[in-house]
Amino acid sequence: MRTQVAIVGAGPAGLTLAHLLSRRGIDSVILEARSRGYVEHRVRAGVLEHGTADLMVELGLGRRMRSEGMVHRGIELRFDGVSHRIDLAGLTGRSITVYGQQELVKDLIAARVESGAPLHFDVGKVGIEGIESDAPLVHYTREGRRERIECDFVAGCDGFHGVSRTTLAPGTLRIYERSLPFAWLGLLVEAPPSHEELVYARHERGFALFSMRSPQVTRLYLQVPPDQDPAAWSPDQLWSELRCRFAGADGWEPNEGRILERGLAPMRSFVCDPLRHGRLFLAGDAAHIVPPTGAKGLNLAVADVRVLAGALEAWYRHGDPQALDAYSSTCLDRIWRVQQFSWWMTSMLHRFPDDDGFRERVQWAQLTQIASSRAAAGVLAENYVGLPFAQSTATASVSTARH
Ligand code: FAS
Ligand code: PHB
Repeated sequence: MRTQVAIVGAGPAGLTLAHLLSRRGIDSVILEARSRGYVEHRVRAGVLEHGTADLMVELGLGRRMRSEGMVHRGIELRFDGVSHRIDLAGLTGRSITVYGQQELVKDLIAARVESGAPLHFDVGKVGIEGIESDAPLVHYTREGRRERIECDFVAGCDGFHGVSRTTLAPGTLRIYERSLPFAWLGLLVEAPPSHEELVYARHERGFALFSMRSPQVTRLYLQVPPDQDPAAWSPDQLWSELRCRFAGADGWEPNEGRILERGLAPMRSFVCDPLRHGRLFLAGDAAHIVPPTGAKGLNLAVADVRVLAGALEAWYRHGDPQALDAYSSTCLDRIWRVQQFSWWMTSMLHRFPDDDGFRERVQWAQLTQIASSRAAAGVLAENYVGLPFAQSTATASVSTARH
């Protein structure tokens, strides 16, 4: 088979890239290792930045997001039993949309299938070769047959455990990583959300997050030790721990209900540099992981492929390789700013096992400053709703030299 861009992975990065490319008249083939059912039911992120939601609407993919998603104009930080609202819209004029990642993936897949453009699920043994040539090849197994795609470019959108990054010879990548001494136990609960906005709680027993998926479904997260077995907690233990961490003078607490799904999300930061190797371009979790405290994983994946689609258009339309050559440094600017924000939110809101009280008091001071200073709240809000896409003059002079 021949195509212009072979895309490995049908997550938010791969699917959004395919739509951005087809909008520009650029062909692609998407290869996905799992089944459609599995990909469409995998519970992950739930917060879309302002720019990500706008992009889905621009692509004509926002109908269900607009009707079923929930636009939030603020979030709350809760510490010492008191909630402090961060007025996202008042501070930035922008908002977030709470819409489950699997719902977004369903919409992206449905539109792709409807377009008739190739999207192959259940492929196996994906292999990538010739990325240093101008005609790379992607091999894979489908329905028991070995097949291959000849293409101009390969987009590695296959997540942290995918094959794309491992295609690269050791030493060609600079890896930056930090793992955190805790994880998140995520719960999907059949209960109407008891509050209209997300609540990030810092408590001496650990972090807790109140989020939602719909008027009937609440999403909750608890900070737990990194090697925790999610099944080890009885529902009673979970609810008493959640009530304890959210406890406050206002008596607010999440509604309880049947636990539909529970999972463990490891907490780490990871960046590989560069993101481009010949004709192979890494995007999304294949190139970087952020701790989910800033709700950035999905949004950063979409940000990468926005840059890549624009760069591929410049190449196909004008034969101009500049944006492709700058792909890595352009993305790494945003990646490091988002890493910093996600790390900051994480280190401000979680209990660190080795803390002798010093960090706890610094956390209190940071949270108190955000709760009492419009400027400090503004920094959080600006990052939370999503950094602007067009590279502003402010960053241009700072950035290019760095990566
Ligand atoms: P994805 O991992 O979503 O997609 C990659 C795709 O490639 C997958 O469908 C995979 O099956 C496929 N693939 C892998 N190897 C392949 C191969 N060899 N051949 C073909 N296909 C292959 N972010 C938040 O903001 N909030 C959260 O609560 C949150 N929870 C998360 C929980 C978990 C367990 C994980 C892993 C991530 C979570 N994230 C969360 C981050 C998440 O949203 C990611 O950032 C987002 O899925 C990244 O999208 P992609 O880069 O498209 O990668
Ligand atoms: C979610 O709703 O899944 C969610 C919300 C905010 C986060 C992380 C996850 O920071």
